[in-house]
Amino acid sequence: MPHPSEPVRRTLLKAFAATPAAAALGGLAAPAAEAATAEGPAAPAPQAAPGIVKSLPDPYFTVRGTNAEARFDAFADTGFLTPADRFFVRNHTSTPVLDAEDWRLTLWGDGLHGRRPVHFTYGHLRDLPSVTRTALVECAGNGRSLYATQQGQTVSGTAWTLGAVGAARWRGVRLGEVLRRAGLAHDAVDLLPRGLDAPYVSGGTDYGRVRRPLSVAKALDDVILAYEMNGEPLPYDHGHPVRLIVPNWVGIASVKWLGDIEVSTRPLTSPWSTDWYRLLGEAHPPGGSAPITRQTLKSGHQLPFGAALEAGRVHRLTGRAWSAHAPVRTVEVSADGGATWRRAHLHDAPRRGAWVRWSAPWRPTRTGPATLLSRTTDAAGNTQPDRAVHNTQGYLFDAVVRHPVTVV
Ligand SMILES: Nc1nc2c(c(=O)[nH]1)N[C@H]1C(S)=C(S)[C@@H](COP(=O)(O)O)O[C@H]1N2
Ligand SMILES: [Mo]
Repeated sequence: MPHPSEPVRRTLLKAFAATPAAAALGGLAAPAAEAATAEGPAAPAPQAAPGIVKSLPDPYFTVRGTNAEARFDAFADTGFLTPADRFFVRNHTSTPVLDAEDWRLTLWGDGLHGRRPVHFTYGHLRDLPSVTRTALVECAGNGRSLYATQQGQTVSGTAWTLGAVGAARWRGVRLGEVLRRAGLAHDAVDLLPRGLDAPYVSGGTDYGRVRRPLSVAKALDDVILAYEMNGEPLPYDHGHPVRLIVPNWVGIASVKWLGDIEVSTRPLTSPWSTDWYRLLGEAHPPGGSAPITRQTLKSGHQLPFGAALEAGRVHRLTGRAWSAHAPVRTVEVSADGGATWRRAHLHDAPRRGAWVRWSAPWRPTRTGPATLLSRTTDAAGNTQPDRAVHNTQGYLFDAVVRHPVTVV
């Protein structure tokens, strides 16, 4: 991996020189503008997403438009943390390759005492007291395709299965620390962090740069301006040089490639809080719910859908479970469609904001199709339901996943 702070040109040349498959990949793995000019027309490569810099090996990723979903079943060979090169990428446009040395963060707005913009360089942030914490980043639409496949319902958006989630160790500065140094006014209520990636254009409408309101209360609670992921500088695709990490909230809150933050004494909005990231549909108020903030709870088997398992042998079923509300309390598994449940063994100490790995032995006897279920319950008493409440954009899927396998 090239070091993220190298200039664009050198980084690309190095990346191509270092990869034997460079010719086959063509320019597709590089930012789009470079691809067209420097490398000529590229041969179609199934595992390249336009605008994602890192390589997306087939065993680890499924490309969906400008995004790359991690294969949840392949998490079986990762530890508690998701390595950066295995972490899903959700890009509205494409990864900007930014140089930390040229970067600065601007805070501005009537929620600052001086009412004049305040700037922080990368070096300045790195000199402030740092914090390190483990947190999941999970897309609000993780599991979205299950509304269709499991519940027969139509939803719009990227058809993720379960792999739009990952856990990493983030190091950075508390957002509260930076806000205080910038002169946060006592009556400031809302922030609008904005990314430096290109404006998001969809269906002929330019929605501007990715930006999503964040309450001052949450900002002062546990939000960090992260510059390291698993002990390394943030990779380009995950927000280099600095991103927000907003623990337990939907992934959109964790704005990547952070450029500026408006600080306001009035509530703020953006299309990411008005048009998207609300629950819309029959079960919800007309005009939609309030903007969604907290993630939900989920669990899943680390096994490909349709996996073949031999009858008469003991298999070790493994998976992960997590909740944004409270630490995981139990995970149960069922191999008979939910008629009977058994407790799985938990391999990590449950903590809020993280996941636990689990396992359970299973000895199938009858050959043919079978459905494996897993169901988690958290310490606040939340349990995965049989059905998720439909919303038109397919957010916050929380139901028990029906995992088809074949016993052979
Ligand atoms: N600037 C910017 N920030 C962004 C996004 C984006 O497209 N641009 N995508 C958001 C969404 S929808 C998610 S789920 C997370 C994904 O983070 P990751 O790509 O590091 O996994 O980043 C969020 N932050
Ligand atoms: Mo997302």
